[in-house]
Parts: sequence; C-alpha cells; structure tokens
Amino acid sequence: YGDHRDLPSFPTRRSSDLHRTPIAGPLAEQPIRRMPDEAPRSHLDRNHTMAGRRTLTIIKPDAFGAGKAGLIIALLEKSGFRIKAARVMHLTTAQAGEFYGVHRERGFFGELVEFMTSGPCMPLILERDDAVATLRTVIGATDPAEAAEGTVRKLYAESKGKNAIHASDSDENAVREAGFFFAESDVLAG
Ligand code: FUP
Repeated sequence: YGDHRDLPSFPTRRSSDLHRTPIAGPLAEQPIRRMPDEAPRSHLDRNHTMAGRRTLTIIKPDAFGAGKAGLIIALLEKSGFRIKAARVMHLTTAQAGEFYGVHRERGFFGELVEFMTSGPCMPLILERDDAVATLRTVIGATDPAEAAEGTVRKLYAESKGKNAIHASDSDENAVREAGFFFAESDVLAG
C-alpha cells in the first residue's frame, strides 16, 4: 500500500508511560498530521489531494450484527479519521459479487458473498492524511489470528472470512469503492 516508512509504529507500553492515558487503539498516541492552512488550490490539485486523504471502509455484517459498529467507529475516530459519508444497508448478492469481483475466481468467493449478504453492513468514507495506508494499519491483517494487538480485526473479528471490517487497499480502489456506495452529493464537502 505504498510507502509505509512514515507510518506510525504501534505504541508499546513502558513503566514511564503508566501515568499516561491508556492506549485506546493502535494509533491512539500518535499525533494527527494535518494539512496546513493553505491558499486555495486549483480544482485538479484539490481533487488529487482529497483522493489521497480518503478511503472506504465497511463495517461488515458480523461486527454490525454484534452491535460493534459504535466501538469500531470510536477506534477509527481515535485514530484520526473523520467521517465524510456513512450509510447502513443490506447488500444484495449482485452487489456483494460486484464489490468483490476481483476475487470471483477464488475458492472463498461464494462464502464471502454469502457472508457479506448475511445481514446489514455499514459503508463509510473516512478522511485523514495517508488515509489508505493508515486504515490498513488500524484494521490489521486479514486473518485476526495474525492481526496486531489493538487493531479492529484483533479486537472484533472471529476468522479470516468473518473479519469485521473492509478497507480499500489503494487510492485508486478507494475512489472506485467510494463511488460504489456513495454519490458525490452524499459526501461532506471540505
Ligand atoms: P483484505 O484486503 O484484508 O480484506 O483481504 P483480501 O482483499 O485478501 O480479501 C477480501 C476478503 O475475502 C477478506 F476480507 C475475507 C475474504 N477472504 C477469505 O475469506 N479467505 C481468504 O483466504 C482470503 C480472503
């Protein structure tokens, strides 16, 4: 997912940290880098920047059905993301198949579509600097058994198939996936 060198590493606890606020998520103690206030940019320039600052996530049917949406959103917000669009919906088989079309030939495709249509889910567009790479860090590895401590999947996923959350894996896919669920008029400006 691009260059990870400037991504924050997971905080580790030291005895000198004991007086500090408990770690609430993988990026909880990391400062949020903000865009400096700048003179207005050209339309193209602004769109380019916004693409890099946005990503698409889905709180999947397992987590949504278990009432974990609020906890997951809290962790995402503590990680510096701001919600630009959100909805709740129950995907049809056709929608889930199209969304995960890249996996159509994989052995797990049928199970994946069945799972994604098993109940309502919650797609959101999220914004912060380095949105795609940062969210991938915050959600953790596809298989929760391999996910780092404090990640969404470590905390809330039960298996590689039922893994609580989706996150776009590139800026290009973020734009495509955001367009799958939201019209431009659904997305907060700014
Ligand atoms: P991720 O980007 O981490 O969501 O993982 P992938 O794009 O590789 O896979 C998409 C979804 O397919 C996963 F979220 C769950 C499902 N999957 C399986 O069920 N089994 C696998 O071996 C790999 C993926």
